[in-house]
Amino acid sequence: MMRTDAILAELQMKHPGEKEYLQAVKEVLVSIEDVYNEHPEFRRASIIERLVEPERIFIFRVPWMDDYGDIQVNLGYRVQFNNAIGPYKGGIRFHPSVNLSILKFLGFEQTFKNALTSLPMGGAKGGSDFAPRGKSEAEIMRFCQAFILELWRNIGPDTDVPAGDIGVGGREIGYMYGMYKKLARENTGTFTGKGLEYGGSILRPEATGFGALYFVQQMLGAKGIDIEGKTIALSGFGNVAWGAATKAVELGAKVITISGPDGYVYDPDGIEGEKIDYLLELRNTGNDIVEPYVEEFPSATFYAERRPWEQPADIVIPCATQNELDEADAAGIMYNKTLCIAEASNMGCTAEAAELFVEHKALFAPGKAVNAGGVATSGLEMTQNAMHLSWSAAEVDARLHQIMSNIHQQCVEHGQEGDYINYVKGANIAGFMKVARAMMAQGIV
Ligand code: 2IT
Repeated sequence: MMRTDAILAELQMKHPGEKEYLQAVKEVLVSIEDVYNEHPEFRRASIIERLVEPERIFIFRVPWMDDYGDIQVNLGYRVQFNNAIGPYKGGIRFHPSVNLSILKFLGFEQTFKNALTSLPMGGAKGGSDFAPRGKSEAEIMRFCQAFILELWRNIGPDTDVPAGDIGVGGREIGYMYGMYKKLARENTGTFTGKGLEYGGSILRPEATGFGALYFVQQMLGAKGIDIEGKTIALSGFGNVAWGAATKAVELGAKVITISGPDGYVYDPDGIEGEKIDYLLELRNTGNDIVEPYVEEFPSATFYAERRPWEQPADIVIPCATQNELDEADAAGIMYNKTLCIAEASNMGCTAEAAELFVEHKALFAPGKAVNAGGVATSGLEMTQNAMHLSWSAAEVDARLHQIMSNIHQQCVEHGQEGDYINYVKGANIAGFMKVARAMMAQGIV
């Protein structure tokens, strides 16, 4: 039998205070308990005890000079979580909240997410407590270069392939890749999310949001519901929210909210067309606030320090960060008879919120399934780099669509409980079984 409680208690002792990591591990262990117990060979090989610990972690000092000539020091990390099914793969996050717990939770989630994509990628995550807000272009470049000056020896096209995450977009990838190339003296595409001119894949910036909407379409489709004409509450205003809004409008839905650390914007006329383009402008200011939206588009209202979940919507898609939707939000969402809740952020819902949704048999899916289109398209970028060619948008989009349908299918297969689809369980079991089988085949390593 799997000793879920004992394993969690041991982890808590070993890693006290790592609350996001422990939260992510608990969710997976509870989901997979039954299938694990059907495989005594997993127990004999201590699959769980091995799977919950990262294979290795690099932590390093990142010194850099700011525009005043002062020396700043940040912490850099790379958590190489699991490479049973392929080279380590996962994003880099630059945000003042970054710590080991957050990167371990993200690396753990990434391992199962990447398994779900059906592409050969292991799980990793990295980043720094560096705060991009208010930094100049030159400071961003110097920081990215300093970060890579230390990390470059530990990554490579067949060992570990980083990408973007919160605070890391095309600009930062460009600076990191530039420095990496100079040090490694090779040009084989060790990063994904690169610019189109130097090996990037078309549609990678849109992919997480597009994939999330394809997944939502599948969830609704399984219930015989059409997305056309539905209202959508999104959080965030970064890359994921932008891609999700773009695809939502294309599919005939109406996006009514976006949000930032300062509060949220409600636009009853719908966020579409030039308003979506404006999100990019808002991001480029580097101030990390959404309030200026209402000066630009007076049909909208700004609510300071509140969350978009209080606005009734047919579909709710958290696109910002972990634990951004809590139990009280979830209760309100259920009260509003929301049709579908899909996490596009990693672990966007607190454990209590997610449990409430599943308990009430709400149509709810976790980040590792919903947002897997981002890393899947990163996998397609790696493929194109290895083949030294680039595919058309139509080709990448068709593959992304296919991958998201396949993930939905895996969730249905492993998560069906009577007439309810438990997507949390389905995604966790499908991802786990693939990683566990790969680990079994490769012996005790
Ligand atoms: O959370 C994620 O899946 C990402 N930040 C993207 C990772 C990737 O390697 O494209």
